[in-house]
This record gives sequence, C-alpha cells and structure tokens, in this order.
Amino acid sequence: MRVLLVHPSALMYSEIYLRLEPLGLECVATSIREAGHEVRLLDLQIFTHRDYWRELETFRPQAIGFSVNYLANVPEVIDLAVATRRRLPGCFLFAGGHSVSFIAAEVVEHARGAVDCVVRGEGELIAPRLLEAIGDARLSTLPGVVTADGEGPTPLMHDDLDRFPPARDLARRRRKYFIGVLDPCASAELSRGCPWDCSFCSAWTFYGRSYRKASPEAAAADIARIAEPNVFLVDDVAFVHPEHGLAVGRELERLRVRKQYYLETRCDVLVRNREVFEYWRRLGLRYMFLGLEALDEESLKLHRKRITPNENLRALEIAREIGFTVAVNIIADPSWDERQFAVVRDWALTVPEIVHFTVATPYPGTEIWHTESRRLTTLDYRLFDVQHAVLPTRLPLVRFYEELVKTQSVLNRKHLGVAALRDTAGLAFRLALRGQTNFIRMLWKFGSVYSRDRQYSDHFKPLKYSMRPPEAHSASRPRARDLFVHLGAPSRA
Ligand code: B12
Ligand code: SF4
Repeated sequence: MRVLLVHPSALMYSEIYLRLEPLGLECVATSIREAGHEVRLLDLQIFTHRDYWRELETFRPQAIGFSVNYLANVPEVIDLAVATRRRLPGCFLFAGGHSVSFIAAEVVEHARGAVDCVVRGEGELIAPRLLEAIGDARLSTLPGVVTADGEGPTPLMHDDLDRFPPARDLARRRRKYFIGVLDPCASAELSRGCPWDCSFCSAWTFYGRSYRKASPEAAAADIARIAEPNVFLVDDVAFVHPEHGLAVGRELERLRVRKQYYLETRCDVLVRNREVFEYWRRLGLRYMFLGLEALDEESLKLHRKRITPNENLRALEIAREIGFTVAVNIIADPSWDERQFAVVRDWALTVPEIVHFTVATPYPGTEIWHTESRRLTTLDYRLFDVQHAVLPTRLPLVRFYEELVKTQSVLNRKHLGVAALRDTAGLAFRLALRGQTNFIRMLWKFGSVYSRDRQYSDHFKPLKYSMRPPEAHSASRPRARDLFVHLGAPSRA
C-alpha cells in the first residue's frame, strides 16, 4: 500500500529558534516500511500546503497518517483531512501522536467522517496492524484505535527501543532542520518517558510514568548513521541513569563518532550526575536546555517540580563550570503583574544563560487540565501553544502580552540580532558559505514574529473547532487512569 505520513506546519512562535525533524513519524515509517508498504514523508514545517496537494497527485497515497504532537496543530490537520477526503474519497485517513492521544474521540467527532481513526499512544507496533485492518470491522477493536464506532483496548507500548530506528532517509530537505547555531541538526533518542510527575507536563502521563532506554550499541549506531554534524537528543530528561549515558558515550567513542550535541535535562539530574555531563562535554555536548520553570520555592512546589531554587542555581553554576551554553525556561503565570515580570527580567539580565518564557497552560494530558480548566478563557486549540494566556490574566490581556513581549525582547537582545552576530560572526559566515542560512535568519526574526498586538489579536480569530473541557473538575489529584495514555507494561514487538 502507498502510505503518506505528514507532519503539520511549525508553530509560529517556536520556529524562530529551531525546526527539527519529526522523529516519531520517522519511527512509525520504519515499522510500516518493514511491513512491506511504500512510504513517503512530508514535513509541512518545511514544505507548503501546495506541496502537499502536489504530493497527493504524484504519489496517489492509499492511506495518509497525520502526526499531531501539538494541540495547536489540531485545526490545521482536521482541515487538511476534510479537504483530502473530498479529493481522494477512497483514501484512508488517520492521525496519531502525543496531543491527539489525549483528545482522540473529539478529533474524530470534529472531522465528521474525514478522519477514519485516531491512534492513541506509540505508533510503531500498531500502525502496520492498522493498515492491515482497513475496511474491516476489526479496526475499532485494535489497541489504542479510536473510530466513530468505538475505542479499542489500551494502546501498545513496545519494549524494545532498538527495534524501529527512525527512517531519516524519508525526510527531505534535511538541511532545513536546525536549532540555534547547530545548523543543520538531526535528532536522535536515547530514552523514552519521564519518571517525574510535574503538574503542568504531559510527557509522563503519555507513557504512564514509564522510562525506557535504547541499548548503548543501538543508540550509538543510530547516531553514527546520521550525516549531519549536529544532533538534538529528544529525550525528555537526558541521563537520568548516568551509567547508560556513559555506556552510550563509550560506544560513540569506539565508533569514532564526533558530533556536537544539544539536550534537555533537569537541574537535579545535572547536579547529581555531573560526571556523565563532563564526559559528554568531551564528546561534543555543547548546549543544553534546563527546565528551571520558577525562581521561588512556592511556585516550584505548585508545579510539583520536586526541586529547590538552590538546586536550580547550583545546576547553572555547574553548567557554567563545565562550559555549556544553557537555555532555561521560566513559566510565566497569567496572574503575574508588572512587578513579577520585572523581577524575572532583572534576574535574567544578571545571568549569562538564554532565558525563554512559556505561559502556564493547562492542556489535555496534564494534571492541571483536570484541576484548573474550569477557569479557561478560550477553547481554541491554536492558543494552546504555551505562548498564549488561556487562563484569566491579572493584568488586562493586552498588557499581559505587552509585558511578556517586552521581557522576551529584552532577554533576546542578549542572544539575537547584532549582539549575537558580534559573537558568532565567524560561524555565521562559514555557515553562509555552505548555504546554511537558518541560524543567520533566526537572529533577525524575533521582531517579525513576537508582537503584543499579534498575540492579542490571535484571541479574536474565528473559532472553527472548540476543545472539549474535561467532564469532571476536581481540586485534588486525578486518578492514573484518567491521566495516562499508556497503562501497564510494554509489549513485545
Ligand atoms: C523533541 C520535542 C520537541 C522538539 C521537536 C518536535 C518535532 N519536530 O516533532 C522541539 C524542541 C522543536 C519542540 C518544540 C515544542 N514543543 Co515539544 N516536545 C518534544 C518532546 C520532548 C519529545 C518528542 C519526541 O520527539 N519524542 C520521541 C518520538 C519518537 O516520539 P513522538 O514524537 O511522541 O512519536 C511517537 C507517538 O507520539 C506516535 N506518533 C507520532 N506521530 C504519529 C503519527 C501517526 C500517524 C501515528 C499512528 C503515530 C504517531 O508514534 C511515535 C513513535 O512511538 C515532547 C515530549 C514527549 N515526551 O513527547 C515535547 C512536547 C511534545 N512538546 C511540547 C511543547 C509545548 C512544545 C512547544 C510548543 C514549546 C514551545 N515553547 O514553543 C514547541 C512547539 C514546536 C512546534 N511544533 O513548532 C509539549 C506538547 C504540548 C501540547 N499538548 O501541545 C510536549 C508534550 C512536552 C511537554 N512537556 O508537555 N518539542
Ligand atoms: S517537566 Fe520534565 S521532569 Fe517534569 S514531568 Fe515533564 S519531562 Fe518530566
């Protein structure tokens, strides 16, 4: 069967800093290809909708699978499915991915027959079985599969991360993938899941709090196959188990792999496992993203971050000592007034780190979705991108965005525009000579994307698809079965 896998467009407010390959879709592509299907992948972060329609004409897919990791992409995917159904009525249309796993039934409903099914959870084990069951009543009895007729049992989680290495060969125009100065940049995965349980995050609820690792041999071999000089490690929290990080590193040394790396981890993991980060510094780890989230004890407790402000600051010191370039995230609460923005701004200007802001957002799959969502001011999927306020703001909304954009632009002046070019002129020039312009363009994009009026006016766009709020609200902790996508142990491939 001819199968087209599609990743939706980049979210406007994140494409400044990065654009990365759709790794999950590439893993699903491997499992489908192994089952004997002809597979193509189209990434709308790089290609346009016009390219999509052209692809339908030339490839004539019999099935199309959309990846919906981000809530804000839901309307785009539904609209594409509806228009595709009109052009190719016989084509089987399905969706899968992180966010859609928490809202599967409502997406099937919104699409009014245009989406044949939504696949909840990991796609590798179930996608080939799904394609086999097309046109068969068994479809809605498959694990994790949700159709208009019903829902199958709990999704399958596979027990062997080595089994389906990403089909990177299917991602076209790969030189468009980058993160900051790592231009071009591929992605890879050493582990899946997160054992922590922060109240604003859905990484742990998706995998039912499980944590799995690729074997050091397979992980290193996968990175060795990457053509790009730079690699972004997508793990939720890198090097939770230091011995695993060390073993992967040794394998990379044995294979003589030399790359530059970017990863995400927790501050306490960095403090506890300093030796593995030092070792990876020697292997080429240069950049890391640390989810600081808040500067004060009370907010950290509220986020259930299970860390103290001192540990966070200690991690920053360690990162500086080792010589990493660090980006940190702070969650801006809608209840912030001018004073709170100013406190964070003042702090951020005194540290050398790159400081990013996200807006506290209860979205399906997070615990705060169950405890906070009664206060939602909007049900527009497009605003659930952690750059918009979906809860009531203490400041008038337009003032909140003014403060947010002002804070972001003050901080960005440290790292973008002329300042950045001064520090990285040599690198920018070398990249330009090779035709790699993602990084240089990034330095000037901020002003054209972030603006108070633009973010404010996003709230007044006509609403086509409305999110379904949770049925029961509760101030206390929701039960595991109301939160988790994957329940129970991994299954064998
Ligand atoms: C790496 C990552 C990124 C990367 C790259 C993402 C990309 N190009 O796809 C970068 C750094 C760019 C990124 C950015 C953002 N991210 Co992000 N990201 C992740 C992270 C940590 C891992 C994703 C990943 O690659 N996993 C590994 C692969 C193998 O798994 P996967 O993609 O989930 O795919 C599997 C299944 O989902 C499924 N599947 C996926 N697609 C399909 C399609 C079909 C048809 C089928 C059947 C199955 C299927 O099968 C795959 C294999 O098992 C997740 C957290 C998480 N654990 O999922 C957050 C996460 C997805 N990101 C999140 C957020 C908020 C963001 C940002 C909005 C943050 C920001 N500040 O702007 C931006 C927006 C990016 C954009 N779209 O433009 C949230 C999602 C929130 C939401 N509900 O919408 C998550 C869940 C993190 C969190 N803490 O809550 N992100
Ligand atoms: S924020 Fe980080 S540590 Fe907390 S649950 Fe999410 S992935 Fe895990």
